[in-house]
Amino acid sequence: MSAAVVSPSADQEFARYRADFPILAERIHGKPLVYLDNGASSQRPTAVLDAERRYAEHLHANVHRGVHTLSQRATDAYEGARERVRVFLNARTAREIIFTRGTTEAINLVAQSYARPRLGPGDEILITWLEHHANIVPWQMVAEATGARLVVAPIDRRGELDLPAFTALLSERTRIVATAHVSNALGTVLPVREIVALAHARNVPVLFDGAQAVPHLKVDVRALDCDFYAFSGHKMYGPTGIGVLYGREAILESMPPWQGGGDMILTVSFSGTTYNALPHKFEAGTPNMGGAVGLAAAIDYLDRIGLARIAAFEHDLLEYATERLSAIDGLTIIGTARAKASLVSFTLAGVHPHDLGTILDQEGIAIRTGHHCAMPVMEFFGVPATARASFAFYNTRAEIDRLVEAVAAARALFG
Ligand code: 7TS
Repeated sequence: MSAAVVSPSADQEFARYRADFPILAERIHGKPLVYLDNGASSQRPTAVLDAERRYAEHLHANVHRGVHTLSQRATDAYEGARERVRVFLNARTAREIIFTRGTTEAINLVAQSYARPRLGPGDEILITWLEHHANIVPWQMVAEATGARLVVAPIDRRGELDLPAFTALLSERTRIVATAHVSNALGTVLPVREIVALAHARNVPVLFDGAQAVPHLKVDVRALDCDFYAFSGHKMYGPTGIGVLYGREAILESMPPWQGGGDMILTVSFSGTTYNALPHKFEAGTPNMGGAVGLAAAIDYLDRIGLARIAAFEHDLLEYATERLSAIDGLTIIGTARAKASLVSFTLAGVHPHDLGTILDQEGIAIRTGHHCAMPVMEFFGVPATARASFAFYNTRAEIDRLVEAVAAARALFG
């Protein structure tokens, strides 16, 4: 990793944002909370909570239906949130922004609506070894239904994608490439531009699972030139139950709806139904309007701080945590890619990750332990589970010191 570029005052400056997150003042087992499970779900600032509440108190009714004022307000708020997401991702048009429940639903939408009708025996879906289950299982289901084959590009001991092997696995049989932008189990930032260039050279569309990328890196879907991009609100300081699928308009146009119901139709009769235009074609039923409004508020909040500054600050935190944790006897960091974002996975000799998680919880420190819904990654590194500390810009060096002290104490007691 390169040297940190953040000045010492950045720590103080970023610590100021902690006051925006009421939950960070909680005490757990009598100790101040140290929240290091942001990769699973980050916390929400007052700006997001207020936006959700304001929506509920002043704007809420069902969308796209009523002529009454509240319904129009709700529709404006919901469609305004879509436009906000469009700007955030630099998509060409809001027709390319589909609201979903989250990353999982977004990937399933592409698997069922893009891949399933197109694929057959002999066709291949190319993913990588470091995917979250949300970017494995939907493709396995499509493979099972169509006779297509799931092909998995290998990673190396650092947790980096083996790009030559990936290149060799791309073939005239490949119908879609789907990879993480940032790995949730290892923190690896994947070479997304190279992946797109390689896939597009063979006319293969690319989906990125951006669940772990959007809170930490500036994502521009036009610059990336990807065909699909999926992410969740709750990992980027927004609400749960809301996420986004970005899709290139021409491809989305060519895809059939994947769920039927209200809002996704223009006319329905028993002799036939005509479908609504993008993006509504993919949003059957009443959507999560309050969630979309909250997500838009989270984007506003992130933009006010600036993702470039957040990335630099978190990089500094990551280097600090890596350095301090590495110095603990018996601690092994799993995932040492040269390009990493905002998390450290590790094992501790003699202490099972679950026990470590419980011990740290007693100290008020929240980390995630387990397989992180990435069982193949655990299998690759020959570990049943890891402990994972995942950072947000509201974390501090002092919190990392508390983590390090607690891990070292656990090692001394049980290791
Ligand atoms: N993809 C990645 C890379 C993820 O990290 C996650 C969730 C998902 C997809 C699924 O997102 P969802 O919002 O649809 O559930 N990752 C984690 C995690 O690392 N710990 O808990 C959830």
